[in-house]
Amino acid sequence: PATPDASPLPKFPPGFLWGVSTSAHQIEGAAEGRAPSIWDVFGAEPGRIKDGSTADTACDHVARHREDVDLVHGLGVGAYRFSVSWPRVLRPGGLDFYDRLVDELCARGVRPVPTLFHWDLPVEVEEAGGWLSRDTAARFAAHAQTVAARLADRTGTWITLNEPAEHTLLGHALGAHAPGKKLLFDALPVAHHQLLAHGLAAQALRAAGATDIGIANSHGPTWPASAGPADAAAADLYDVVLNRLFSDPLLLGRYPDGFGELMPADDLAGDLKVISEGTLDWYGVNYYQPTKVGAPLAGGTDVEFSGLTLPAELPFSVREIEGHPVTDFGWPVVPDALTELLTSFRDRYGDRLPPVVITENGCAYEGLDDRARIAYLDGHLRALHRAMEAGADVRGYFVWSLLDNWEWAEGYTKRFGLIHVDYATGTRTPKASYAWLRDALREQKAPRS
Ligand code: GBH
Repeated sequence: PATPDASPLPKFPPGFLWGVSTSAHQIEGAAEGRAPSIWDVFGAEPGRIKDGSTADTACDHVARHREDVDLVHGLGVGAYRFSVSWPRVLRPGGLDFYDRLVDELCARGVRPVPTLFHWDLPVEVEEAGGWLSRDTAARFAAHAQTVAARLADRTGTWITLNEPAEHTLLGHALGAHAPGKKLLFDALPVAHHQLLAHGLAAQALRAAGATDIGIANSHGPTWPASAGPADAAAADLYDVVLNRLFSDPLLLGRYPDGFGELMPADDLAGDLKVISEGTLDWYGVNYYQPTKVGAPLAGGTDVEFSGLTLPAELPFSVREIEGHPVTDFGWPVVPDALTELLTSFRDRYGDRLPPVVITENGCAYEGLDDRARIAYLDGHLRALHRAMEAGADVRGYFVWSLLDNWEWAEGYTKRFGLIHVDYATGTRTPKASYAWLRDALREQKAPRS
């Protein structure tokens, strides 16, 4: 729908955690210094970034973080999810910025929710093998320990990784994101090493006193293109690779059938224990859209889809979903698919599933009078509420994103913010959706009539 439902949003339970999300490389800029990351290298290669831009300035958030924290506070949310740039932490004094940020948040009563890795791997770690190397998991745990030693006195809630599935697929299988590797199924070690990194980092965080650990995984329902067996098998494989390859080891302590054998591990059972045992107090879901998948198309040509080149040799093909509005990214807007996702998660994982938090949900649209974003958020919050009424234990919801920002390979061409950013001047202007969410949250807190 182009306009939100006229009735007020249903009430979410008391204590439900409302938040907004960002990530370091997408907003911070290079002020105060950071070591080179794989995104600096990738972004400098001609043709990689749609508008040829870099994130050297982005939202200039390091310089402007007080103003941004005021905007978070003004929205009335209880939490702010940001990421800690590992390349920044490697510089002397690199944690000073996060120390100030956490103080600013705490001073305004906003819970800091740091993510320890949101795709910006330091070049020196990439050059030592990156996520193809098992050593990177241990290095990441050391990074977690360093950050926790500084922030854990004011930060109880932590997210280890953002979307290891997308970092594996886009960064290492298809080459559309940094580090630009096109390994197809040979990228599977990247998945295992990130999962192992999650487990080892959780141990380091617990040792530092963290009590509330999660991960932010991307998930969406996979819809087979037809009822035929070839399409069903292709959709199932896509669902395994994009969804269950990450949630099954974390929540069930095993890989989907046939995948454990493909992982680089001398002691797979031991690794799976590290990955799954006591590593999650809650499970973060980033949800954007469902995906329709069928068997590879005859003719054997690469397919351009939503900014990606999907090679013909993939054992599945992604199809257009028709009959729904689409965002500026071309992604279909299907709120019911969020209900479907959360319900199917509960069915699949049962008692093994800890409470869920929606750690990202949002959309790309131009303009300050962003009624389409309001309709998107309104529709998804209603869909979330329906899932909760049906028994899904969901404890929080974070909008992606606070600010318009550097959207990876799309550069500055996609605007996901509740707040518009003029990249020439740095000026922030709250959009209609910001006012809508602020008012909706006030309404949530008002006594029930
Ligand atoms: C998130 O990832 C990131 O965490 C965040 O940094 C980013 O800014 C934000 O979303 C917006 O992109 O195969 O074409 O059907 C993106 C999550 C999930 C989006 C899978 C694309 C499949 C697209 N992605 N989805 S397609």
